Amino acid sequence: MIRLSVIVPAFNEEATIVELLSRVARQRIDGVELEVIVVDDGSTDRTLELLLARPDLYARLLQMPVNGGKGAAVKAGLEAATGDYVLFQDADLEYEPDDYRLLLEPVLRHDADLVMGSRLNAPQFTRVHYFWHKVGNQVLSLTFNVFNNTTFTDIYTCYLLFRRSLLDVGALGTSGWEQQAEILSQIVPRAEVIYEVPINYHGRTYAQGKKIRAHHTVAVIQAIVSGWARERSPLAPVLRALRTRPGPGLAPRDLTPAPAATANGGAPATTPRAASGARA
Ligand SMILES: Nc1nc2c(ncn2[C@@H]2O[C@H](COP(=O)(O)OP(=O)(O)OP(=O)(O)O)[C@@H](O)[C@H]2O)c(=O)[nH]1
Ligand SMILES: [Mg+2]
Repeated sequence: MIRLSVIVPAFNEEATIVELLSRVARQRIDGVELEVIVVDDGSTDRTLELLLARPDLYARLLQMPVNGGKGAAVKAGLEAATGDYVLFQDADLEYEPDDYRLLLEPVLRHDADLVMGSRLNAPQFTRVHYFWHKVGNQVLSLTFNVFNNTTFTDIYTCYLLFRRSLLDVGALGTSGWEQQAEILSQIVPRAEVIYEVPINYHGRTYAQGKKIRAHHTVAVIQAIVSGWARERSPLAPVLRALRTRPGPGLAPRDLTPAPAATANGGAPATTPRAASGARA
């Protein structure tokens, strides 16, 4: 049995969070058990309230004390994860949890270390979307491929599934959009078997809440170059030795209801547990 930790960072996602988690909960895949970890990133809408009312939809609920960016929320989730594998799941409805089956196939069949869900490689359904967004994605994938000698078509997909032991979470120094490039720069050189599978994508518009902007690509390219320098360049051992590990950031609060409350379908515990081992 493979344990898969599904990390869901959520910032002001009241419109979609319950529907998204319900779709995750419907997934049944032979040989795989899911551990759903939701990290509320200091939402100011009803996201947290809705989550507290549905403890049946997750194994862990963490809350960042202040909004720290997707990367900070993901890092807190990674610190709490106990699965053999990890998968990131955005809290909107742009990606389909029904695709977990596809993403897991290379793991179950070929013992893959890393599986990327590509929005640009022959998906069944893709919503026609922003031209410059696609160009930006292609520039980022090309840059990553040049530095890592890989053939990825979509490095900025949300669906990134990897063997948890390949990532040194404590070494992650970024907390914004560029964190995904830092994570991949660490994992790809250590992964022996890497696959990409087409996934469905229903991109939302800016009017519907999309937040990523063109200027974010600058930090991502910086993260790709510094990831290459630290992991693959001739100076990599020196750079790694000189690098100071980032200190613990703000610790998330663990709002996971006590098991008895969950079993009864009752209200979640009012006193938050200390987040065990979790640092952001
Ligand atoms: N934008 C943003 N998202 C956050 C933050 N913290 C957590 N998230 C979550 O990170 C995920 C990705 O954010 P989105 O706004 O969906 O990103 P997007 O603009 O749709 O871009 P992609 O989905 O990556 O193409 C969502 O689940 C957010 O709720 C934050 O501070 N800012
Ligand atoms: Mg999104």
